[in-house]
Amino acid sequence: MTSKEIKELITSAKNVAIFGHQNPDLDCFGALFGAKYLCEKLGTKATIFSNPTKNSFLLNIFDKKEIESVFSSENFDLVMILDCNIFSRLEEKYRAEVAKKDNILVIDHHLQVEVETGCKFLIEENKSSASLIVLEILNDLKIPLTKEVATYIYAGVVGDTGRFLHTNTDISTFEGAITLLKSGADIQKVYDVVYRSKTLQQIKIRDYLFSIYKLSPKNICHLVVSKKMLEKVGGSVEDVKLFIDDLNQIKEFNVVMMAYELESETYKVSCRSKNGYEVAGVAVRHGGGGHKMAAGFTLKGNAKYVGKALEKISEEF
Ligand SMILES: [Mn+2]
Repeated sequence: MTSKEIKELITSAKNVAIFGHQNPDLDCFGALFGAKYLCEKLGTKATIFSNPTKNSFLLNIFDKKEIESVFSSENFDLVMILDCNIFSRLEEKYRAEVAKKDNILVIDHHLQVEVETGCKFLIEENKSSASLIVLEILNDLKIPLTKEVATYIYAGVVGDTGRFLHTNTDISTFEGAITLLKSGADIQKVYDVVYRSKTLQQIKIRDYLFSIYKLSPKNICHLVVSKKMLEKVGGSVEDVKLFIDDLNQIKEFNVVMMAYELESETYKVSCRSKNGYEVAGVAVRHGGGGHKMAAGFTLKGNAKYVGKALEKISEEF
């Protein structure tokens, strides 16, 4: 879809419901808040639906008051899904209600493994973040940004590029960053929240993670963090997720696969790679998806089973 077609779709709707993926991250929220701004600037009411954890660091950047939790589909005539292109990655409580709708616009940058029927798509797999895609739509439509929304989108760009570090960083990323700076994005606020806010307790969790990883002969690193173990060290899943890139900074590790228990005996496995290794293929083979060098999938079973499974999966690289 072109920016003009997206504009037409939004302006012909009365009330838009906006969703991202489960366990939202910076890019997800950047894209959701950017999309809400886009709708409102086009004169259409829009509501973001999500359930970030209560103490999530995301809420130190993004305004909690703009996020709703309870969604009833009959009030909305357009659904937008961002940073996600498949219903199974939506937060579980929204999946059935969203699937009922017949006017759905998907804006995303993940590999499209399966195509949801009946949706309209803008998928740009080469874009470093979904937030950047939203920014480019706003730019195409010549909609000026407020400082606030520029900061939100900047946070999304920083999140998915790891502060312009990951291989997805390209010319369009920096061009987007320039536009955002010109619009008054508060970049130090983003950096303070994302990179200068780790607590001593979180550093203890990092030390713990560095004490439990296993390494396969091919230098594939994997670790399994159960809820029980997390309780013991006094941390949350969100704390654990902060450190996957720290593990991936270690030269010898070609791949890092970090499994953490989201629900009882359901583990999300986040994968990162470098040194010429890619993780998207393995993630897709195991029912997940993502990007070439940052992807994920889900495993069901207890910690011991998940550890064994990851040992086996390590041989696939
Ligand atoms: Mn993203």
